[in-house]
Amino acid sequence: MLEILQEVKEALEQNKPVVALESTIISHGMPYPQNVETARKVEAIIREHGAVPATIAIIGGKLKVGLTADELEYFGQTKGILKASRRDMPFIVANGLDGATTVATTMIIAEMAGIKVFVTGGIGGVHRGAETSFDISADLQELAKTNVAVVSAGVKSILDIGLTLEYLETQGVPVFAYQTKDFPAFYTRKSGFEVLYSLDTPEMAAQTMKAKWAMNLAGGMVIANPVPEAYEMDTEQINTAIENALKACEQEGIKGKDITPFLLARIKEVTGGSSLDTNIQLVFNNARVGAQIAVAYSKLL
Ligand code: PSU
Ligand code: MN
Repeated sequence: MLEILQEVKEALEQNKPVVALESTIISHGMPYPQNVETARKVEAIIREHGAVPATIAIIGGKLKVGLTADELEYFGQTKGILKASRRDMPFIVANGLDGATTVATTMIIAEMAGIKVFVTGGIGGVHRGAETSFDISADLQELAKTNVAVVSAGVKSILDIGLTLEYLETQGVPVFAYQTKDFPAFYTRKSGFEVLYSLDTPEMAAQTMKAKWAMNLAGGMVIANPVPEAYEMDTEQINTAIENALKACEQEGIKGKDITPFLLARIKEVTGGSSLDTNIQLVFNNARVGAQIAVAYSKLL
């Protein structure tokens, strides 16, 4: 059921750097055609930095590691693809369906393939009000048990960033910020929370990954890379948009796995597309850093 694209397979066999990419960001995170254009550009950036990209998705029940250009286009255009987290995988595979992989599922499939570095935009986390809703993304549990380092631009403040960091601490997941101690809030470079440790170079990131897994400390790590200053959003503008989206979510009675995509789409509407520009740029930035980390890690193998 695992289908690894030939180029990716060869790179892995030769211990060359490979970077995994998720597909929920393509089918639920951005509109067509920006989603496919962004996904292609991200793959190109990873190549420019000396690594092989492997976009991960479930197509016709097959766990795809690396998509062809046609598959990527199909995935970006097709409406109604199921958002697939860990609990959704068995049904989707058994029925030969398509599934857009979240951070959790992308980590699972990356690990099956032997990929250690995964680049995305933002990870899921503890939702605001989780003390009554219990809405905590399965991404956090996955980070606690699956051995993949995840490069993101931090956590959106649609989530409770403080509780997300507490949860990760309890689960023993190392959280780093890249070249800073400020934990970033996706659209902005600072969340008001600090991490204990900063990773200042790709080599430091690679050494930390190696040390973790050499000690059999199961699980991944969060490498939070702030959006470049030039593309950062205005804090007040984004906070207003987030408050507005959270209210609409409650009023419209959105539940379960639809909450995150709903909030993302609403924020995009309210900000008139400027959040989408920031979103795209921060993914590009993560692709650069992730590829550099994958290159550094491959030198340690
Ligand atoms: N956060 C973002 N952008 C995203 C997601 C989260 O800023 O695209 C997506 C990722 O695929 C993540 C998923 O794994 O949403 C989390 O969904 P949930 O909160 O339902 O676990
Ligand atoms: Mn949820």
